[in-house]
Amino acid sequence: LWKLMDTYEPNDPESIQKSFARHLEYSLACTRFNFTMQDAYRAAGLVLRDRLLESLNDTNAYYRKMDVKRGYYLSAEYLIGRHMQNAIANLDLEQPFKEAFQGLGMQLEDLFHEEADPALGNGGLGRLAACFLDSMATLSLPCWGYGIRYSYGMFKQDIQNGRQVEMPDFWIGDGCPFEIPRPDITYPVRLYGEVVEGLDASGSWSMSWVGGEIVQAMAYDNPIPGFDTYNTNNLRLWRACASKEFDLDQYSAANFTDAVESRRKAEDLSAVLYPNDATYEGKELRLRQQYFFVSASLQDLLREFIKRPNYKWSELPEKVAVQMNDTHPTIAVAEMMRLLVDVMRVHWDEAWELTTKCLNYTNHTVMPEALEKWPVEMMTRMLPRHVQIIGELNLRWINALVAKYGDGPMIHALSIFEEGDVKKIRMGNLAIMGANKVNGVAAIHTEIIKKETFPEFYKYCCDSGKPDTIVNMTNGVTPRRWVHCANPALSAIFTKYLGSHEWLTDMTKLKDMLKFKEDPKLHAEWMDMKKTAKANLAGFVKEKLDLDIDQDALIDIQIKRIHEYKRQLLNVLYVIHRYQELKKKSPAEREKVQKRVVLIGGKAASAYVNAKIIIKLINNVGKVINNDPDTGKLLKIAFVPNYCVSAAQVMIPASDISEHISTAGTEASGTSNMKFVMNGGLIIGTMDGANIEIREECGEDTMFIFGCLEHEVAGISAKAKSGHYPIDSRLQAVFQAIRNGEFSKGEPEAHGEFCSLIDKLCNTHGAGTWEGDKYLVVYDFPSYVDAQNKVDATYADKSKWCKLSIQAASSMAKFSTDRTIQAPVSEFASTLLLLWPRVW
Ligand code: DL6
Repeated sequence: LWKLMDTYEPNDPESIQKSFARHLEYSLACTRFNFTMQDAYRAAGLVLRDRLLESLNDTNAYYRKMDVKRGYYLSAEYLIGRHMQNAIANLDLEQPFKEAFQGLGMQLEDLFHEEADPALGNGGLGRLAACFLDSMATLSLPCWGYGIRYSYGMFKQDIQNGRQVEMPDFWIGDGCPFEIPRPDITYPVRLYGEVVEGLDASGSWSMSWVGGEIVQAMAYDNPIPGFDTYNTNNLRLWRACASKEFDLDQYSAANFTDAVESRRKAEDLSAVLYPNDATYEGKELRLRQQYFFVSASLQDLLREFIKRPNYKWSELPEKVAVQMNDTHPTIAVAEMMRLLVDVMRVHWDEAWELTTKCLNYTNHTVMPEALEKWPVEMMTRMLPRHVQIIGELNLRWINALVAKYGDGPMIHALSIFEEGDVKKIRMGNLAIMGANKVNGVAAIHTEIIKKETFPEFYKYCCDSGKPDTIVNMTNGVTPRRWVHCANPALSAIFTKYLGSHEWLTDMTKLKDMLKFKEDPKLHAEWMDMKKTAKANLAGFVKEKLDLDIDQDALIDIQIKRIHEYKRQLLNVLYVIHRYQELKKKSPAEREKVQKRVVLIGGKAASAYVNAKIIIKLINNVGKVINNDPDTGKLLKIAFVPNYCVSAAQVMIPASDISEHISTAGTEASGTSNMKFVMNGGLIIGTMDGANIEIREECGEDTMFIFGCLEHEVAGISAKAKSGHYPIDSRLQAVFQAIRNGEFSKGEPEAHGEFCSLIDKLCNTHGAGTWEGDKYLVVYDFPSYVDAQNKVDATYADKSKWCKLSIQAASSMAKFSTDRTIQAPVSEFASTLLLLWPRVW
């Protein structure tokens, strides 16, 4: 067969064209004379997929041959973004693809635009998972991702009359040419049913989980190519399918439609992504989704382990490491035990040792409301055997703790079960008990985990001589997507000044750019690069909003999920203040003020009322300010709808300043802060999340810091509760304008909403409903205004700004996901495949 295979030069434009024509005609059933751009995109995708499949297959064969230790990332979310541009870049096919398609009268960029943006995640946590996949492949590490192939990804956000409207995102509607359906790889996943005790076939006493319903998990593979390596890893996503046969009893009872209906129900399991990030809802379908993908993934990776000749269970931790991305996949602790004890017949104690050596857990948020807890009643119905296992694990855990600390608060805090009207299972506690390592995602966040999220667990670790069970792994982003693909002009500058593109796999090389930071030639090229990015942004904003923006203005961007703790409200209140200041000035004085365009984008969870009101407020403020002839040219604010990965790739390179202004101690890390700085943007921000480390790396002068510090928050909040602090007079003027209805003319409903939002900040809601200035918007406002003034003053000196921009972008080595990934996996064999073309 090998001899019969077509041989072709993978990077020869003519073979790309031939392969394209073949796919158009034979895979897509189009004619070569009549096809749409969407057809062309899909055919081009299939050309790439051929190449990806070759390296994926070779890589897997090589991993097996080398019997490597494998890493598995279990994540309910992957915000992968478009594949095509990234795959072409990573496979080093930019030039030949460009030539091939130009030869056919097409621009590659037009093909890129045809791709749906796969949004199988909510925000930071899912995007981080996608960056990790890129780094793991680039570092040639044998690591796969496992997740869910949702048919409907993150909703599409439409803005109607200034309000968010959620629209379904059926991203696979036209088919995704990059995925490989694998009907040959399916696993049964049982739900509900009961546990029966008794002798099994071999005569041993055992627990059997029987009855209930079985859903089949079918694999869809998504090749993840590394950059500058032949290695291609895999993101295996599971789709829920009904069992292969119809229920014959139902069929013979002429109950055909019921049989069809129950099949459809099974398939619904992987239909939609829950669009919540910092909160969770105890919905049964969500637990079903979590168990479904965890069970299929663990079955799959254990099958791979036992395929090895003469495998021994004791070798499992040498061959398998599993990372649980937040609490979403932490049912893995109980499922691993079930598979080992009930299915593989491993003794309980050994199974527990193996489980706790293989599993690791990452925490992504300090918001306690995001730590999932499931009602025991619900879990007992759905996963009866797991509740038994968790009960047994908890009993042993509590006994050990009581022996150490006596019965008391330590036990209550660390038990997996939470007592109360509704007894619950705490997935966070299950995770820390079952994990080898627990990590936070930025230095400050890891300290908060130790002090506030899991203080009793940290005490237990310290008392047991293992304080380093909780470790810090500061997040990162991949420079391949976030610089090279998003900002080709900047990538070209780095490569030109550094003499090679090595910086793309070793960001420490960027430090060498620092010696050019005063070089006028570089300044000119750098400013040109920003100009190009701003022109792209202007085109994008015109297309999405029909708004013209001044490309000479300072571009100020805040893009992230809309949340009160992220404080988009503080941003818009400041914009109102800026507007009021402009209005006070004479036309001549106004001309001296720095022009600004403020862009805000992000989705609000559909049930998050205040976040949705903030979106409405931003839009209404924009309507007034942008249309005011006195100020329209000097200040603009717009809400960019449907923020997603592909929008970020256009917006980030264009920013001069970006806003990372969460209340200190609330943002675990943030990763868009890293993307902006890598692209030469400066930050206005608080001492929170990764801002702190970015400032350490880039220099204090590159960041405009304001606001209270994390250790001050508790004291300030207490002060707010017992009265309040004085409200800055400038902010009072802003509140007054809102109360006067300046931004809600003819919209009584919106007026009421805006007033209630600010009344709350002023603590005028009355006793018993205190929420008050929970995120310290009022408290931090004056220092925010000061920091914004500093931004304007610094920007006035273009050469100084440019120098700071170069300095910051060149100091970002620490924030490549390559560094995050490399640290904990030094024990993994790097399995670099250097040969090209195919080696097998
Ligand atoms: O760790 C990735 C990312 C952090 O950078 C953000 O600071 C954090 O908000 C985010 N968390 C989530 C949702 N968390 N939960 N659960 O996306 O993680």
